[in-house]
Amino acid sequence: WQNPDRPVADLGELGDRARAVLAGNDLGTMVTAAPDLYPHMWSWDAAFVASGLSTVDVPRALAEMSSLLAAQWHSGMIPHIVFSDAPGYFPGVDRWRTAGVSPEGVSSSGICQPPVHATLVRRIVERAAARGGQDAQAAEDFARSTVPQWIRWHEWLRSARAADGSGLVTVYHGWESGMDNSPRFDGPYSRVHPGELEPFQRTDTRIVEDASQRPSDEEYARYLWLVQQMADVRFDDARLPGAVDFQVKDVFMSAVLAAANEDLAVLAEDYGHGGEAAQLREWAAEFREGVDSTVDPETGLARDRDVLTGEWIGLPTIAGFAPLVSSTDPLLRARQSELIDGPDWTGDPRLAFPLPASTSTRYPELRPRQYWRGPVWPVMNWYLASALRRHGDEERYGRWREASLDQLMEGHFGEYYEPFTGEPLGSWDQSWTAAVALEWLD
Ligand code: 9YW
Repeated sequence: WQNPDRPVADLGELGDRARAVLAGNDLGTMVTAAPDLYPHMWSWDAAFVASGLSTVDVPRALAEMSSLLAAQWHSGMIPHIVFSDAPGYFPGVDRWRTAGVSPEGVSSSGICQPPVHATLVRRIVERAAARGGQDAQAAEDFARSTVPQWIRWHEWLRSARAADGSGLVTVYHGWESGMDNSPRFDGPYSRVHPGELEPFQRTDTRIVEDASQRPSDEEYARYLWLVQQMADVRFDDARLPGAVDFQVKDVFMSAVLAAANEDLAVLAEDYGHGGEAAQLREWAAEFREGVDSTVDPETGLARDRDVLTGEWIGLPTIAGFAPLVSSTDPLLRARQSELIDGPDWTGDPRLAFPLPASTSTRYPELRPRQYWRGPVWPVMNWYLASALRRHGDEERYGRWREASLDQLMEGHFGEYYEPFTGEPLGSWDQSWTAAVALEWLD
């Protein structure tokens, strides 16, 4: 990778190349998450992609969000994958067995992903409003007509995944967290014992030839076992708690939801649904408090909780910084900001770029090349930095921006990066990496 065809000359060229990546992955009304590895639409990817696209083409960005919304289930759930017709990804729609459960004509998985959408819709709408003219009008029309659908999505998260009022969202699969094989899920997954599993053949390890960058076969068997358990109860929200061997209160997803509730409240007020704003703000407070309540006083990091054993999961992963997304407690924010600058995170002098990795680089079981067990994910860093900025931290935003742009200048738009060498890993030309490049440049 260091001898490429591709190092980028300057920021102007980086922007041109990022736009070309998105155009190259665009099927028309769906930008696939990656050209070969992920030839479909992923829920949270689509929101980042739309936000990046809105720096170039607002109507196209809105069309991306509309495609995703068109797959919303009657329950309100927005599925984590909307399948294109492309072959070659496993598990495909047949393995999910969602036909007859998902709405007529929708080809999707049966689980969800972190609800970053309302936050990014607000961003797109504000960007378009600042531009004025037809872009502003199109974004306003979009917001007016879709706010009710986003509210249904948040209502579903609250009622199907957090009805206990804990302010913490339950996930039934690591895939729902978006951080599939993070060490945070090792404990819960160690208690998942696949029974009789339909035979399967992975496709991801054919595309990412270095299998050590992807989850192991053992991990995959557990992933598929959970899919089978959910499909067996037809993804019925009421039956999942009695049927699924993996149930975790996901602190990062809860923080994302807290922030998104705030953003949706603003959109609701601005675009004709003000009556719902108070409810959304109540939920924002509930999830904000839920996240704050998980912080380990010793480490200063937020924790997940295994619902089935009641155990806290306090590993040093990026999810531990969930309060930086949602908290309004100044002491907590200060402590977390100091931590993230420290030697376990961006202050580790061995880093190629001073950016947080998915798992602390001092974690004894760090796997610096393996997916969510160590690599640096550009999309996460942009999301976290924009949350810092929104809470007034321009300084850290500026530092991370510079480091992130330096990281991306190698030109492959990697899915994730080796923390110490800066090598791009996983898929190249990953859409959300290109999208956040455009956001950093905007
Ligand atoms: C998979 C598309 C998705 C992301 C997830 C990431 C990965 C899919 O890719 O999961 O098959 O492993 O973990 O967050 O949405 O980019």
